[in-house]
Amino acid sequence: ANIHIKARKSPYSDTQNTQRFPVPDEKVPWNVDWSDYKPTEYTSPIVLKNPPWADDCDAKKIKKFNQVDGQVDRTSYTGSYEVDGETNRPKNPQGRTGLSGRGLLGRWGPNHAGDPLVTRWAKDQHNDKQKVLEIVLIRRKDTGESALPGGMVDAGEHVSVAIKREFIEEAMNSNADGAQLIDELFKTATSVYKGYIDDPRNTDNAWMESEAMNMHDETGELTKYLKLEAGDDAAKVKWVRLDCDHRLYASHEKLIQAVVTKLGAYEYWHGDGSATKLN
Ligand code: RP5
Ligand code: MG
Ligand code: MG
Repeated sequence: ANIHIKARKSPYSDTQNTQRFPVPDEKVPWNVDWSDYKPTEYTSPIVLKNPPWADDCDAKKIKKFNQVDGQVDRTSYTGSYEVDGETNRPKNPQGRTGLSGRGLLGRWGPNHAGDPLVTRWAKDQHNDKQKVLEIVLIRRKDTGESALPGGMVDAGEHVSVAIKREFIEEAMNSNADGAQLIDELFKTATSVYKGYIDDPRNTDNAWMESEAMNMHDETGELTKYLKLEAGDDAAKVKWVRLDCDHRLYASHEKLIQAVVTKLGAYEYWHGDGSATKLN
């Protein structure tokens, strides 16, 4: 259930008019036969230029799917994924998306990201049983949606390093001032999610996966003097109270829910369906 909601949207991410082949809910799983399925083939010109973060255009050049391939981790949190015998292209473990190729993603198969969930208790609490959490969210430049300040894990980088680096880049504009506070805060890091992400860039052959870690400032002391400033692919950054509705990029609502549950925080932040705008 709820698979490929964002990953079946058209037009495709960076394009004006690349339409995904329409995939009805019941045809998402690969094990449902569908001989008329003709996904739109698309790989972004950015990826085709072969930047260092991207694989070779020919999937046949990749010999180590489902393994750590030198500096590149090609294993999936979802388990072992299938690779098409003819094309040597990995098959999205969550099924059809209506688009083949890599779209905007660099890697064939899993593309690993890390997401920071930086939280503290809101100052004015109106509910004494379950306290309201605040979380650091950005506004993404690409889609304009609210999102966690996460990013891709670089080749050879540990995911926890990527999470901290991305937080500093996107939520602190690489400001070194708060370095000590950040070090303290990141000592509280606990993993709350590891898995598939329903990212709008996903394709039949390339998809996002992420590990999300919670850094929780229980007393509020560590983040009191933390200066938030948007940087890199973030247009805005803010502390957001989790006591009203928030619709977020990709599967980020699910990641936040994991923290809300873990900390026993106020649950009813996901309500009326209106979109969150960071102004
Ligand atoms: C999402 O895309 C991940 O959860 C992470 O937040 C993000 C990584 O991509 P970029 O922010 O680098 O575009 O799927
Ligand atoms: Mg980034
Ligand atoms: Mg990012």
